[in-house]
Amino acid sequence: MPDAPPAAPGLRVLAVIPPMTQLNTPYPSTAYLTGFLRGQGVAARQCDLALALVLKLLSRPGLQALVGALEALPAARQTPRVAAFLAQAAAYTGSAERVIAFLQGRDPTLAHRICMGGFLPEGERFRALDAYAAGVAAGDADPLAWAFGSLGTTDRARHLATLYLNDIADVVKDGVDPRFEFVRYGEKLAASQASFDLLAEALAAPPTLLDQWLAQLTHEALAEHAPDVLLLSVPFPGAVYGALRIAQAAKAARPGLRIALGGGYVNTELRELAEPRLFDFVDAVTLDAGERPVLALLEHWAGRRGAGRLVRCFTRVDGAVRYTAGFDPDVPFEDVGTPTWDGLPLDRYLSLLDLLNPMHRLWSDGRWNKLTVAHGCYWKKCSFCDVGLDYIGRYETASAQVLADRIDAIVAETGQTGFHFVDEAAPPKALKALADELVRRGTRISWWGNVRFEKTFTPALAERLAESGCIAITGGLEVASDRLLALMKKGVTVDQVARVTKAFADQGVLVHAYLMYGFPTQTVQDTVDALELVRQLFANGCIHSGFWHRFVCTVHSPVGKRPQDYGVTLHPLPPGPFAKNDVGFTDPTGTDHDALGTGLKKAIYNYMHGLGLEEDVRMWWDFPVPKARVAKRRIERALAGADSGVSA
Ligand code: B12
Repeated sequence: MPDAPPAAPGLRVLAVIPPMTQLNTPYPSTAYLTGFLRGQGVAARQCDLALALVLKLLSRPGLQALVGALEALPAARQTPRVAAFLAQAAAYTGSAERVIAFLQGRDPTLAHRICMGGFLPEGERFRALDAYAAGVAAGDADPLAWAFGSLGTTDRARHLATLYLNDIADVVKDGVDPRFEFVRYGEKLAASQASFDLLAEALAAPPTLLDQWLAQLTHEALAEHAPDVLLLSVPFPGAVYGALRIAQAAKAARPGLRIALGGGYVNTELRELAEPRLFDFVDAVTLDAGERPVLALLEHWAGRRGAGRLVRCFTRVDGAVRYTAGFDPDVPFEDVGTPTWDGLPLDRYLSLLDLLNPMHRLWSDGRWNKLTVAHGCYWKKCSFCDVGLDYIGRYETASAQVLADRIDAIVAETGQTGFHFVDEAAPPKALKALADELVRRGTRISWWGNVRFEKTFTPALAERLAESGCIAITGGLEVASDRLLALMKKGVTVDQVARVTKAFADQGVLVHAYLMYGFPTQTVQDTVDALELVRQLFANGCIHSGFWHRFVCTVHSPVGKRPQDYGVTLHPLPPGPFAKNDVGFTDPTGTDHDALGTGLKKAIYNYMHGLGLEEDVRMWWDFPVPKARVAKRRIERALAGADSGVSA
């Protein structure tokens, strides 16, 4: 929609990332909205108050204030962690700004000092190093070397600095706010909460130190950008409390300010919103892709569009919540424009390094530009997924030229060439066309993202994608069981997954599998067999990393909509006007998935370190489970081309 007249002349917009989302790179929603709005002639800016809050906490004055708050705690709340922190208070306040500069990449030589020991005060989190040491093979006395292989000095220092930050976060939890974490904040107040009561209570409570800082940062942002409209983006439940604290502070400071709320959490959990109290904080709540609803709202607030013509928008009218669906079509994906990171402090994000697995490293380490290859999912059949929702169900593509132009523009703007494609499952055809275009243009980037391990990803395509800069791929293997993959309508078989993952791995691409347990009708035998297949996939070099998620039924998924097709009965949802998402269910199969989960997690952790791959999978459980019924060379045979006869 280029060359349209400005939607809202004179209105200034500020899009905000609230605490908490990610610290290594900006969550992309404000970048998308700001880029789009600027293309429409709107004066749009953005800021990341999640990063700002954490940097405030980790500054010398921030930590001094924390020390003051902890010292003022009654004795009963002086936990051992708080006491240990206070005993080393000077070491923390003296080192934090140095550590932050190091994690921001501004002071790399500090790595040597950190690795030498004695520089960072050490709390409970450092005990994890002893746990690694306990697993050290005979003769290898260095725990980090065991965990990371030949870990370089910089990475080691980053890992130690991450433990140090986590120790500080633990103390904040103990002494200031038990709901605090670096990547989610007050998540439980919002996630699947049918009632707004918990949030309302938390927001009415006297402000904590963090709330006070957030209010101060909000005031500073309002002073700097002088917006007429605030767009608060809540991608996850763990950003809702922070967003509403910002709204509260902003409304108190500027009662005339208009505030809208949107994002992945709203799009998923607030679809049946009927809670008027939310509108004490915000003026409008919009669903799904934000471009069209925001334009409509801005036009409305500029006096150019009536309330009846808002788009996918909840407002409060005479004390009750009203939903206006609107008629205007969505802005096509091809026309949403290029995200812009202008205004975000790209050199201030923190490259953290957790140990768990190599894929976590991509999530938490490094500054990635984010881009969507297509809107929605081309497959949209998986029965555990929210396939009916717009962000999955409305599939739209853009040409490879448009995508490559966006990539070129983003690299020119940010100076950074790493991309995370944030699609639910990037479509193979579009990836191929994009790869061809990137290679043709000689655009040298690195990229990673999520795909479905489907047979279209041939070795030739994997090679082409690697050539275009693909460094890592994630995908759902879910429950490695052909019966359950079919029930899930995943559209892949275990043999296909083996061949596709191997094709990527052979190109040097890091392959991570999302694994699931607890799917309806899953038996103990299914779980043991799935682990045996996962073992073989590791042993044959198909996958390098994996993570087991416990299946959760959501109200928007096919399982949640037609539980009878999956042999389960849903528990009634608690009635309430606020969030709806997870729903409990009874599976007559009766498998104790909690008990099995511990063994699965132990196994994968070891497999990722190349350990235990020759052992019988039953060893990972400390109670008897049946022997795996999978042929010992099943994956090897699949790789050699022999199919087990199952088709997707
Ligand atoms: C990629 C992804 C991830 C990645 C990285 C996130 C990133 N982008 O950097 C990873 C793997 C790390 C991740 C992690 C998690 N994720 Co995730 N993730 C996604 C995914 C697939 C894409 C996100 C994205 O970048 N989209 C592109 C941006 C631009 O879209 P957007 O944020 O939705 O913004 C658009 C609109 O929402 C709207 N909008 C946004 N803000 C605002 C504000 C206003 C005022 C308005 C009007 C409009 C508006 O306009 C934007 C442009 O159209 C989404 C699903 C999806 N397809 O969107 C799930 C999704 C956001 N994730 C989800 C979840 C639950 C999580 C986890 C909590 C999972 C877990 N249990 O650990 C974690 C949270 C991590 C954390 N920090 O707490 C859920 C959230 C739903 C909910 N219940 O709240 C989603 C929706 C998927 C799902 N249905 O389960 N995630």
